[in-house]
Amino acid sequence: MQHILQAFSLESNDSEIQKFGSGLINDTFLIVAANEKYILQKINTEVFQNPEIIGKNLYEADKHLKTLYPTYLFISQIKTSDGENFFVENGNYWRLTKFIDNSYSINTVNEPEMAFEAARAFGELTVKLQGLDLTKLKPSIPRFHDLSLRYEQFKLALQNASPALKAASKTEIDFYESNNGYVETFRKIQQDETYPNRMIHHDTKINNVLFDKQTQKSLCVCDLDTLMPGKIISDLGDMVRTYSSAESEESTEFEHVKIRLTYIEALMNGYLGKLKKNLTPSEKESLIFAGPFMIYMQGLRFLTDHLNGDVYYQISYKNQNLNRAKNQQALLEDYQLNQTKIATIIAATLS
Ligand code: ADP
Ligand code: GN1
Ligand code: MG
Repeated sequence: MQHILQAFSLESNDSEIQKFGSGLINDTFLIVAANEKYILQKINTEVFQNPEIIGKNLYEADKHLKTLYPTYLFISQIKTSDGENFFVENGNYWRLTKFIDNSYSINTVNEPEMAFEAARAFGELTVKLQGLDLTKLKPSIPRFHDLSLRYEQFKLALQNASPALKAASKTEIDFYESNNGYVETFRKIQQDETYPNRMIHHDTKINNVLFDKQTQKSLCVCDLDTLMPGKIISDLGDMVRTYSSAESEESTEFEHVKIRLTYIEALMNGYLGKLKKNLTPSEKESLIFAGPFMIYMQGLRFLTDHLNGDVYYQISYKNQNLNRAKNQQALLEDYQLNQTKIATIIAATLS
């Protein structure tokens, strides 16, 4: 990898390189150089088929933020010595950013305060990016959070999967098919002209927030590859999905996968505390749908990948994607049981 570091003008001889983090898509490395730490990533080009779009979107966001909020911490891409956003070699795209000092990330939320902090950070990002001309941006993954597309992909995977694979996941297939009313609710939001697009992170799970080692406050958000126009139900929903669950999405202790209302309250306070003044009536009405929208879509995506033979998400054991789909099913079932209480929490947060 020495020549990759050199392409970014880093002294490569005395740099240590370690695999880092627990993301499911890109390959991430920590580079410890003489005076500074960096994060080097190989972009997954199966998922991001045009990485230059990521570079352009981040450039526009960075420019907007630096002009209006010069002290706001936003992770910029470091250019190569040729002035490019990526070092490209054999079709591989490498990207370098500074490692944010004094930071750490977590995979499960064990204190409501952390849920508040993370949600506040994502709300702040969307608020600060208001005013950015969205027509300058393109989707880094087209139709990324389009539930209609995700449902079509699930149906296609069902058609192509072997009878044995389908038989072994019948309970989950039945669950995701019988809950497809969420697809219709999503379509209505998609067609609602009063429902705005905003700059949304699109991957607000907890390990995409960097916390301060000393204060435990959120320092900034990372994993900005899907920062692009979208609907707030994406970001709020993924927070409900990953901060309110008592177990991570990897857990197979399905009976412990439960919604924790105190965490829902904390994340709603964090996110809506930043955004509620800006929300349209249609957005406010959709807040209760955010959690089930994202839990359902994520479960569907895991199940689809299982049926497709694990081609998208990194796995470390057989049936991991099926287990992830089961985990999301358990969470969605518990959300459904708690829906009335959650609606009360949302109403109180908005008031
Ligand atoms: P993936 O797309 O594979 O999830 P991420 O961009 O989220 O990759 O990076 C993986 C992990 O690396 C993050 O969860 C975070 O812990 C850490 N990380 C990423 N960027 C930085 C950074 N600039 N400074 C410190 N830690 C970082
Ligand atoms: C992926 O890159 P990572 O691990 O933060 C995925 C998200 C899913 C998440 C589930 C580009 O995120 O959409 O919510 O896994 N990212 C992409 O853990 O598909
Ligand atoms: Mg990540």
